[in-house]
Amino acid sequence: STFYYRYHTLEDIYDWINRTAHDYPDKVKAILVGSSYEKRPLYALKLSLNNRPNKKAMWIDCGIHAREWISPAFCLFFVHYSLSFYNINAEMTQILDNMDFYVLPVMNPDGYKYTWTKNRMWRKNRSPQKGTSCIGVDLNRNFDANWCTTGASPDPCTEIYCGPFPESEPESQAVANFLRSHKESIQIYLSIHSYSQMLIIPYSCTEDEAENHSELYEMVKTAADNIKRYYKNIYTYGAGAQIIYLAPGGSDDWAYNLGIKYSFTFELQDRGKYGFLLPPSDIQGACNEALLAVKTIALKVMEKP
Ligand code: 0X9
Ligand code: ZN
Repeated sequence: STFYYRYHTLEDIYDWINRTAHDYPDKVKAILVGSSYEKRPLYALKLSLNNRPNKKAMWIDCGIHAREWISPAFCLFFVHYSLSFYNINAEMTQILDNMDFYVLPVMNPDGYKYTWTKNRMWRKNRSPQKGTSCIGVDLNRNFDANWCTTGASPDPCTEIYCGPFPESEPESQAVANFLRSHKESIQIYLSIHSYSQMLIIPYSCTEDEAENHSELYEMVKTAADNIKRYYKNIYTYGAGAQIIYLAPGGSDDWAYNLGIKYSFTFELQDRGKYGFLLPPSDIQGACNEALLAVKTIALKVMEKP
């Protein structure tokens, strides 16, 4: 099978980032947005396929949670697809003519490395915590959105540990800083997770409805309908607190409150048969479905004045 239909080690992903930036110097730039607790670089690729000035942008991060291997695989696939199908696929061309992309393939490199070497089911980052031998913060509970309320835990030994304070972790702080400094251009925020096949909109940190709930709901409904029609797969959609559980401190809700009013979390395949251990033979299908949802949302947002 081809490169994009396999899972890759962290080292291979860093090589791929380098190679991609090097092979497409006028279309791709690698931006260092920060570094992890163990001092690994956090690179985002900026895709800008024409020189049109003042373009809006979409941010996509992958691999917040270490064991969700389909997530970094999607980010790699997405960059490859964008570069290969510009001027070939009509929708992708229209999107890339009007929008730049920032793609962070592995937001939690320390955790990702750990899932390849020590514990395949690791979720959090790898930062040591005061007063305990338990390691790691759940980066998706570490953002400043109703931080550490119901649905997160102050106990460092749990999988949903919120950290000692909001943005305590270098990984979440790096992403938050980048989004803060680019919020005028970044119109869409998307975080890729697995599993359970869901297209999630704010809020997850409260049961309150987001101000533009119906607009967001319409977008994820259309995306899920498209996936059902083209790929015969079912994606659940709606506000996080309604369709999964209260989970405060997430990047999507934080980005939304920052002013990025099109904010989403996707949970890719599957619905539980393999869970985090999705076989490589399913990568292609999972990525194509998520790509269709990205296209649906990007095209919808582009219609807005
Ligand atoms: O709980 C999470 O962080 C995500 N599910 S996962 O199984 N991949 O861990 C859902 C995130 C939804 N958004 C927020 N909770 N803000
Ligand atoms: Zn996750």
